[in-house]
Amino acid sequence: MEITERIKAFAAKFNEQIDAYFPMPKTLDARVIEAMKYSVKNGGKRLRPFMLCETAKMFGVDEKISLPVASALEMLHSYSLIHDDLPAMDNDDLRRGKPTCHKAFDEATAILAGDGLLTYAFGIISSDSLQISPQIRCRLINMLSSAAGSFDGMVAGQMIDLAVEKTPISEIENKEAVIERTEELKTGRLLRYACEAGAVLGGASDKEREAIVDYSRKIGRSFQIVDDILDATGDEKLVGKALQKDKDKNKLTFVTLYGLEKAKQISDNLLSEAKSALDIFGEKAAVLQELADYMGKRNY
Ligand code: GRG
Repeated sequence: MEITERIKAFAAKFNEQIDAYFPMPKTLDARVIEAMKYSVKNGGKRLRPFMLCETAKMFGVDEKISLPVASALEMLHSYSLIHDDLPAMDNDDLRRGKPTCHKAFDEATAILAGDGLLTYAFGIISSDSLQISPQIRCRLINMLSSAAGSFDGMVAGQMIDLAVEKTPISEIENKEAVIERTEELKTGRLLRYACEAGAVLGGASDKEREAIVDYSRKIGRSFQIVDDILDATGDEKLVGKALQKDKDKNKLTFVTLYGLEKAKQISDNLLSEAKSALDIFGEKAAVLQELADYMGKRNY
């Protein structure tokens, strides 16, 4: 199966099981659950869950086991998008072509929906109903806290991003290192978690896990560069949100620093290195390697 078809088939399966996570209360608190469900079901590509399940599959782990962890990761990803879209952050009205959570509901509900999804992610992974040992669950929870958090995690990346936005570019020293660090934390940490969690579920050896982390870090950096390229050249209808924001906001990215051609070259090199990092797995890594190609070509 072609990688795009494979991702679509996975997303369809993923979407079918997600409703079960949102039983709707009949009380006044239903609004926050509705907002959470609206945001998670709002048509994402499901790339992080796909990566998690595919990495686990390389080690023979059944999707029945990996899917709940993948669902938790997508909940956390959705929280980050809800909060990123808020007026105090990126102030976006559209996400995936539909009104952002605070537009469809209201700002206070969107903040709570984000909080609810972040908290729920940890609740799902720690649940006794998972067919995963308590030790592994605890490890997965700890890893997710690091990946999403403020000490070298996604929150730290978002903070750097906001701080950089407020600084005139000419005053930023070592621009390339700042961009790389932002990419790695803001975007890369959750993609890395997807792969690392799959490796932990599969009982990977240290060497295997290192290779997977190497792959995911390169994918993460390239993912952000492609996002920046899409911001400059993408089709708003396909991407589903307002574009050309980086230029207007004077954002520091490889696209604004070096131009489109060099940014694309950096991204392509990272993707090719990411693919090579998985060579130790032979044929078993074919899907993740194809995913790297897809990442470079995606138009939304
Ligand atoms: C608010 C703590 C906090 C963090 C926000 C997610 C994020 C960090 C910022 C969003 C800015 C952004 C667009 C980053 C680019 C990478 C990214 C996360 C893109 C969206 O991910 P996709 O393309 O989205 O996988 P879908 O809609 O397919 O789920």
